[in-house]
Amino acid sequence: MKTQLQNGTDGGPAEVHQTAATGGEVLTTSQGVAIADNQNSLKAGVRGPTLLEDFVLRDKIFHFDHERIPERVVHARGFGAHGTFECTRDLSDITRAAPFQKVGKLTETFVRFSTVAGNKGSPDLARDVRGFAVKFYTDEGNWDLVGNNIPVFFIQDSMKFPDLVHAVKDEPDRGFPQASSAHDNFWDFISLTPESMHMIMWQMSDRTIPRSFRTIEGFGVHTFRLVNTAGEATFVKFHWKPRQGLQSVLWDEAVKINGADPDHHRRDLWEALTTGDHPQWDLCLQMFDQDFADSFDFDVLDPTKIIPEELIPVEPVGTLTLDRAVDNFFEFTEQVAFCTQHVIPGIDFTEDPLLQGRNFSYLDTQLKRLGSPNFSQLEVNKPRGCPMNNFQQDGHMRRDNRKGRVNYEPNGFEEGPREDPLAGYVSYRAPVEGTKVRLRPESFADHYSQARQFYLSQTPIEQEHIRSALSFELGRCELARVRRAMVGHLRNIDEELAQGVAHGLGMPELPPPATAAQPTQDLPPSDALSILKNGPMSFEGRVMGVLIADGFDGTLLDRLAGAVMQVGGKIKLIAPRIYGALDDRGDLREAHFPVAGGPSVLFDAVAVLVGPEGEAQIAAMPEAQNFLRDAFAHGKFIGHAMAGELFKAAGLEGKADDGCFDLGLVDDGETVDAFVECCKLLRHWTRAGLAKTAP
Ligand code: HDD
Repeated sequence: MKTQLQNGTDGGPAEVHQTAATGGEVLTTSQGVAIADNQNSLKAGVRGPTLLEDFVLRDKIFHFDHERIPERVVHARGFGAHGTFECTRDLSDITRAAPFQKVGKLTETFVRFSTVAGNKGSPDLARDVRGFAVKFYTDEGNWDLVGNNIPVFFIQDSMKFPDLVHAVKDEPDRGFPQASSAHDNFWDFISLTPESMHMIMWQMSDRTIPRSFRTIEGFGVHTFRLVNTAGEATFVKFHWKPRQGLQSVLWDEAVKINGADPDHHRRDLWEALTTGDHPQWDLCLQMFDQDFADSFDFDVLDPTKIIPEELIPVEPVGTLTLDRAVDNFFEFTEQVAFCTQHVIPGIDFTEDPLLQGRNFSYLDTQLKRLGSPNFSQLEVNKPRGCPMNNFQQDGHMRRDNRKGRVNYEPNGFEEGPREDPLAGYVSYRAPVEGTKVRLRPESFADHYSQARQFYLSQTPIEQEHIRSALSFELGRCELARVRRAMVGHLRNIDEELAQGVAHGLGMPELPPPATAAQPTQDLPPSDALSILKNGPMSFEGRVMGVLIADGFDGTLLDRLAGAVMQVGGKIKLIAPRIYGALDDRGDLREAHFPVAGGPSVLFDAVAVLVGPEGEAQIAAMPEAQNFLRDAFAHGKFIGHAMAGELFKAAGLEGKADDGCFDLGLVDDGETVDAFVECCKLLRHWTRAGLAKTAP
């Protein structure tokens, strides 16, 4: 019997066999031969050796043996999603780039978030930079904006990239650490690389332990050029601002999340996409001309520097909405090939030496990973808004060679595509001259001033987190000379920072400051650099974990769930066992997690609703005690009802502060509303000892 249709060899539909036995689809070999037995290999006798002629087994195992492709040399662990970019500002006077020609113009996109250092199977909450790579399928070709969640980079010249990556990844003799910069080789390299100090401040901040991919910013990092139809250029820096607000976890949470749910970030995005909670980012541009570039304190070609938002405003020009999970991880997330040199008319490069090197590098990586120059024919990589039309042919796995006899240009047959000076990509006519040298410009020499500016722009809590992170990372560094060298660099950034870290490391005395090519300047702080000053002030898209125990007040739970939903949040139920717990009416409420598998670090706020029947049971469970103790220590807002025994067992008796709400006291719903309102602040930072929970 034959019914269903799939793609045939000619691209058209082919029929799929239906099995006479079950009426379902028939399993076939890769040659389309129906398989009669998918459980047993072909043997000489039931206990006999397997026969070489078993082409069904060979076909199956052969393909399985070749399932893996090389993982990315950096950014191996990632998660992708489909989305749409909507233009909100007509930029046609500044650039001819297709996505910006008309307000309301929609452009399909594919986005891949990633960590940098860890291998494919590493945990999501490693302290690490996050990649934020966006492919725009525009009407004039694919444009890849391959950025990070930090606006600067470790190095100024791509010549140093392989060394940086070797230093941060696992050490070659032992193959560890995985996904951690807290080791000798990384800090040895960094201590010898003063240009990395600005990035180090960002890397040691909470930016590298985000709450979710949904709560990170993205940056193009380099200065690019926008070019209009008249061939005039404007310098530009690209920023993605999350509508969800910035949010990070504490280090202690990151450590525990990695154990409890190493896939926390991908699960979070998957859930958001599949439940209609679509995250959004505004694309914002800093645009400036040559006069500003000439007057700026730093070189706009130096990728270790930002342009403070106070100097050049960050102007929104469009919104990215991620609205669809991939159908298949490998096909999209693994095979997507981003390249910085994938630009479209209207977007051009600058001479930033890091960008220039990147433009050379990414094609190599894609060829190595995907194994064929035809990777642009894969669904996720091929242009969607316009045809790919040229005389390229053949190569591994080529699918669509041009028909007919003509495969070159010019040709007298008047067949095939031709160049188009008007529609085609024209490079900005940047004047270039100079002698061939291997030199770094003087204008790239100040490595400390913006590092200091970043540190001083943080709130005291964030500054303490930076000091703690440095003490932790350098504390894992066994080489005393490296620890001393690093503190020497920190002295050029901020004396109090250096002292704090030296104290954290137990250094008897401060080492001398590192030699600096240029003295540190005092630059004005910038609020845009702090996470806490740019939080969401909303519980939208956040999750409250509600721990329930038998006999709890079911009406209260419903009221709480309603209030959380009202502000756009979600509730997850945690019970002593995954089965659930009985409310005061005897109704079973099924749990999303058993308490052993749903620690409070997975949630933005918590509530503990207990009833007389479950009181003793829950108070005796170490996991439940940890749930509450951690939530308290991590500054979470806590709603509770009849949870006195658990508070006592967790060592929190008498410690409830104004971040804890007794929801069982009054039955009017006001306390529930006040609790949920407070949760918008995400953390009760004034809770005693809170900042100490970081390393
Ligand atoms: Fe890179 C991947 C971002 C410097 C060479 N890079 C890669 C990805 C991101 C970035 C987000 C993952 C893309 C994806 O999800 O598939 N890289 C950056 C940023 C940099 C940077 C923001 C500095 C501003 N990278 C950089 C340099 C070089 C590379 C200087 C080499 C000269 N990057 C690569 C690569 C990767 C890559 C080896 C590995 C996997 C891939 O390209 O597709 O070619």
